[in-house]
Amino acid sequence: MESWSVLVVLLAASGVLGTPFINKLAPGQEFPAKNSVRQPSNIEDASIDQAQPSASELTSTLTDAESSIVDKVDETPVKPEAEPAAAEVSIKPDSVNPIEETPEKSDSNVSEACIKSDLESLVATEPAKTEPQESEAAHTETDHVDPVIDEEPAVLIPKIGDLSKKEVKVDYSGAQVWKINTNRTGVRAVITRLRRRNLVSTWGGDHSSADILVRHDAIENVTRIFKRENILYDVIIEDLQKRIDEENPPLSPEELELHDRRGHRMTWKQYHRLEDIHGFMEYLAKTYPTFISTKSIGKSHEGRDLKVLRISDGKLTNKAVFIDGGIHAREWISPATVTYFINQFAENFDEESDDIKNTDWHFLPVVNPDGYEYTHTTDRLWRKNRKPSNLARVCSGIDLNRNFGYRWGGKGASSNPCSETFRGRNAFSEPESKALADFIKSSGANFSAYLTYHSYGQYLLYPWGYDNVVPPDYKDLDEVGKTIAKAIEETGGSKYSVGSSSGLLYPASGGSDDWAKAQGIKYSYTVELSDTGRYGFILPTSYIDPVAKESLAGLRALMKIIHHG
Ligand code: 0X9
Ligand code: ZN
Repeated sequence: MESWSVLVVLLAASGVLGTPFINKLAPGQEFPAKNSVRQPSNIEDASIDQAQPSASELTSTLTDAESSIVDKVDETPVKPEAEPAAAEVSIKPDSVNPIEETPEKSDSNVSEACIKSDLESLVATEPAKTEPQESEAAHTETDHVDPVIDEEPAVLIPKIGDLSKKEVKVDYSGAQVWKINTNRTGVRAVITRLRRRNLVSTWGGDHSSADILVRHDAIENVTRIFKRENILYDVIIEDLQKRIDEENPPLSPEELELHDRRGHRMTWKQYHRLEDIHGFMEYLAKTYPTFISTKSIGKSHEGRDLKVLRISDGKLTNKAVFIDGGIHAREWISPATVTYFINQFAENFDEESDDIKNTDWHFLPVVNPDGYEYTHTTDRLWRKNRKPSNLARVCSGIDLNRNFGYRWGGKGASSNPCSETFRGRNAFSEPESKALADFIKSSGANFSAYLTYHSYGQYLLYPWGYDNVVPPDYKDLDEVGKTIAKAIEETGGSKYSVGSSSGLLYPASGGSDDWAKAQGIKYSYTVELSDTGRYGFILPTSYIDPVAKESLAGLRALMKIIHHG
């Protein structure tokens, strides 16, 4: 063997080459060895997966690659108690994610021909209203082929939330949110088809239901299809735009002035613009310079600061915690909650418990500032960042929670720039995810916890998200998660479900929580805040205080464990 290749082999074997090699592994195959255990169907019965992937795991690569053009919805609900034996669970996409991954022909319980003709008639009666959609075939050539997308023509109607910069605010008048009962076979496949034709988009759901947004001009058709197929649903939101208009009423000029005089504008009675959030952080740093500082850890694609606030009295024995929010632009309750934590600790530091004072806190309340601003100015339901795709610029944005560099590009992360879960061209292709990761790696702090706040659903999720496996210490994560959930419920009454994100929701690779866990941060959780679907992303401002308050109780419970075991 040439000496350079010996070197490469040695480096690879010692893990020095890290991520690029990890990402070449078949999904389900773990690196470093013993980093995962299989997803238990009964958490008590889980057995540690001793390093070697099974033969079936090693042969799963092709299937996963083929099925990787998926949306968040696509990966929805794994019914934990219905899971087959562990080895099968981690390799059978069909059984894992019926919405996206079931082949078209398996929709045996629904009359596909009828659906198709209904949809076609709808499309035919709709004149093209925008520039043509980006060619879906174009991206599949550079990535990999998705047979379903290839055989389906692009629908020439504007995609919900996909407008070019010059266009006006997206109007959701008449659009509705429905909760669909997905227990019956074939229902998820119908939703997938409607979504691919851009008539509906997915908000959330669990193993037995899916929340979908139905375009106003598709309501009649989708109703007819659901009726014919006996698909049960409830209309949760009758007129989405009305809800959006009512969601965040402006403060009166008097109130505004009052807040200005105090030195910052944050109220937790409103969802605030980025300027107010950053102004608040700067105000705290100026007011409490002995223990609070801010730092821009980088810039977003559009040049906005990625601002971290640190609270620390500088003791060398302190624990370290990293908390972020706003990875997904439309989840407004997340930055509101994270800034609430900051406010509590900053304004009451001396009176705080030792668990809080003996911690070096790092808060990044808005990981995705461009997306966040875009939800205020243009499209309330935008999820991704705002980087334009390289192609026709019709579809923009990368899902930052599919762009982190641990197991990047696996299940539940799309290669389609038009998808809500577009993973980007490479791991850490986005300035926002890269800055966050670089900061954690280079800060020198030994983080005990990484908490990332999202919405909605009321879940406490621990790794792994990339596939149906859990880390070796998952029992600790589960137990601590349940303690946090208990504290939340005792404080505000909200019930949180605890579990691994792949097991409780759906496999989705490239998440920040997985990456943080892979860095060795023990307590890595994604917290999906309230509610469970009544308002979804459009949570009225009256919920900010109670949601943030009970979440703070959960955080305190975690800190107690971190400091005292
Ligand atoms: O899908 C996501 O990114 C998160 N849910 S959300 O509704 N806020 O979009 C869940 C992420 C869970 N973690 C991983 N899959 N790694
Ligand atoms: Zn989210």
